[in-house]
Amino acid sequence: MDPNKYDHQTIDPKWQRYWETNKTFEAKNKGKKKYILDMFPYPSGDGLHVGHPRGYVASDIVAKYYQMKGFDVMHPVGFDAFGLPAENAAIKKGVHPAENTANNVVRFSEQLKSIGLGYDWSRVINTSDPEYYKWTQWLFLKLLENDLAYQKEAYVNWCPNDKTVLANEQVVGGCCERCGTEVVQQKRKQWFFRITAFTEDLIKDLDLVDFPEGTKEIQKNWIGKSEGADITFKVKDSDEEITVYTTRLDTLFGATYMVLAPEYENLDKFITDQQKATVEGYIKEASKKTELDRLADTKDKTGVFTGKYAINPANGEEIPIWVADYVLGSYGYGAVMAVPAHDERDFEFAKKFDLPIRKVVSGGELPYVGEGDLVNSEEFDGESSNTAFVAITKKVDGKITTKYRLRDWLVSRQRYWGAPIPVFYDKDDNPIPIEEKDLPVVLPTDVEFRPSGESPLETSKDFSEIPEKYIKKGAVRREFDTLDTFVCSSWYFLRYTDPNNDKEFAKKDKINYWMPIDLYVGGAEHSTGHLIFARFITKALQKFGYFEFSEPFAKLRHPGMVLGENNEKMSKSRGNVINPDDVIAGFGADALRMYEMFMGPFDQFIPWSTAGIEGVRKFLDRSYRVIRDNHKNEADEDQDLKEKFYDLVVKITKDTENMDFNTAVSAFMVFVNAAIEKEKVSSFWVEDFVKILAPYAPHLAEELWQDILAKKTSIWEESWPEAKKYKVEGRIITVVVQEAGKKRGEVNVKEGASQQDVVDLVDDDPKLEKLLEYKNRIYIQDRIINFY
Ligand code: ANZ
Repeated sequence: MDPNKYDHQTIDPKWQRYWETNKTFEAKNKGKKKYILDMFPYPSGDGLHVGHPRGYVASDIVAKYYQMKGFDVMHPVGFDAFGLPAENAAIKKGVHPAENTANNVVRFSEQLKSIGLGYDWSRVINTSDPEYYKWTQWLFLKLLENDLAYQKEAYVNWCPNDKTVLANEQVVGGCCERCGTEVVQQKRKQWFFRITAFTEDLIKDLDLVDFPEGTKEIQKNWIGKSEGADITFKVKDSDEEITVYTTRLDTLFGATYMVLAPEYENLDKFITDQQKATVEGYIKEASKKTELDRLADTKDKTGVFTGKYAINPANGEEIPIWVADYVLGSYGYGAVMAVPAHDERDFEFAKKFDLPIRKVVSGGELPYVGEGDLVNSEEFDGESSNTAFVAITKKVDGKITTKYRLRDWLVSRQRYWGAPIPVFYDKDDNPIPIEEKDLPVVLPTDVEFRPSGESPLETSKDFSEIPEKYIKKGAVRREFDTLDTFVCSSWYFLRYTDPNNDKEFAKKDKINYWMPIDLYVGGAEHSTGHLIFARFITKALQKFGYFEFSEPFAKLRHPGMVLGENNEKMSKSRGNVINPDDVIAGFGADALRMYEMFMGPFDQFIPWSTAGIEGVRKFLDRSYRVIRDNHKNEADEDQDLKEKFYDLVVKITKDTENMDFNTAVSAFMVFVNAAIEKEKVSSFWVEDFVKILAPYAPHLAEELWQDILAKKTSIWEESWPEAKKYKVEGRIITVVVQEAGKKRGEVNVKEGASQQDVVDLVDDDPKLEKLLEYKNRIYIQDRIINFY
């Protein structure tokens, strides 16, 4: 072994075993708490990727920091083990999903431990474990009992390859998120969770949490609140009416045609006999497209005329009724008044089908979507769109309303590898909930889990049988669908607070002690899925009285992705994947940890660099050598190094709290270089340096602490050092001198100098003295003086 290097291959596993045996990172359930959480991994067969540790190391550093600050820290981990990918992988390899998942969990656990992540392994959970999904099923029953779970016939996204229903967020660009097959629309009876009961709270309570602003915006857009009006059009020569929702009633005089969605209820009544065949043919074609395809603005608009006309209530004009798939059945009333002069989609459509385009708002070029003064609008001419909106609504007897884009959450899946939905049905298809004391409904193993279009659980002999008790209640068949895995992950963070409880999903006092989560770290791609579902379930359980808080995540941060060295997304097909096992074998866990923090600002996407990790490793070796070779030197009293060390402690403390890890790592490097350059290295800083290094490089820190500095206890029993004991009195610092916010120069003063001291120095400086003509001054001690 090279004496200039520390031996990570021995040191890393040695201390990992030591921490595990000593339960170093287990939470205590008493004191001042911090709950620090990563989004739990889904244990894929590929194992960890270097992207995973970016978030995990960050939360680990924060957790370890707070532990040294004297907090009772809970930093748990578990596995999001149910779901399509596990099932697909199992199908591909021909092994049972349970076995495949169990193997992956073992491998993931080893990998997580090899990074030195201080998880509390006594709390580990696995969503495919009956002890866990018993409570997922219980959650379903609670929602059902409170009318937040219900069944409905609905068009659903259907993946013909995976043979399953997909949630909207699992459809990407019209294709199945997992396998890329084009998704089609199908009508089925499905279970839904009524997330829309909490729409306003989901928007409003974003004010209570510390999330990245962009994530709050994404959630608000996803919920899609809009203010508009409902108005009703009569249909010519008929008793029928059509109600539309519009956000631009001010443009009513410009409505030159109407459009119904292909799914519009009782569409037949709005079609003439002559047009029947054409319209039916069109509807059939439209049913092959997904909502997303239909929404895509770039696609060519399609549609057909129904043969009928509606009457514009503002001016009595007859306007043709069309059917077109750019109008969605699921939003508003599935019908629009089309105003081609002021709506982009209507404009495109009108041009294509040669429908009249009438300008009613003055402004720019058509389609003009902005506001302005009305024209061609009879008595409203000259009024501004804003005020005319209210007046026109009144005139046509419209109703001002609010609508949301958020839809209820479709949770049934015709798949095997998930939590069975705990209900039977009677002969009239009414659900009979399974009683809480009969949970869990265990997932059977005698199942043909390869996709066939039917729920795989139907192939189980055991599962199909109905117990006597439920036959007496009238049960004639079982529910064979399983729950969307996002249900499993919508409440897992509550289970960590009391993971072995077999009486309740978690005890109230434990939930109230640990929740809400002080820091939640995970990918921004979950903004409209998991993060909204978890917020909804928390609100539902709060409403049922299980706890008092309304938001699960007090603070949320997203790690940026680690890209390949070629600046592209890491993927097997691009051949640019870096395996963390290789990095750890070559450079050690601490180099991996520190490098991932050093790459760049935590939330940015950064390419991997082998040269970069080599640099970090050199820094760790340098730290090791300088401490090994000098810790017995005289302690005092190098003023320059003392000032630098004071700055270092201040900076690492601040940067760790703010998650500015990259600048923290570079501060460590700058300090170690400064120490090494000294002819004679003093040792006063050594112990506290090891302490502040510990969250970042725990293995090396424990080695230095116990083996080099020969301490009898673990570094993790130490407290975070106070910077102030290194404060050098009367040291000279630089104050920036500004004129009306612009930098004009600098003066060097003793730290803590008064405003007058600084002004005197400015006065002495021929280049700056003229600033004294300004009467107003703002002085921020030790930093800036501004004259204006
Ligand atoms: C007339 C109009 C004129 C509209 C105009 C817009 C501009 P947001 O703001 O997202 O809520 N709309 C209503 N229901 C629809 C459906 N089922 N499918 C597709 N589009 C639908 O959007 C509200 C607007 O979306 C409504 O206002 C309606 O078009 C359209 F110059 O009505 B508007």
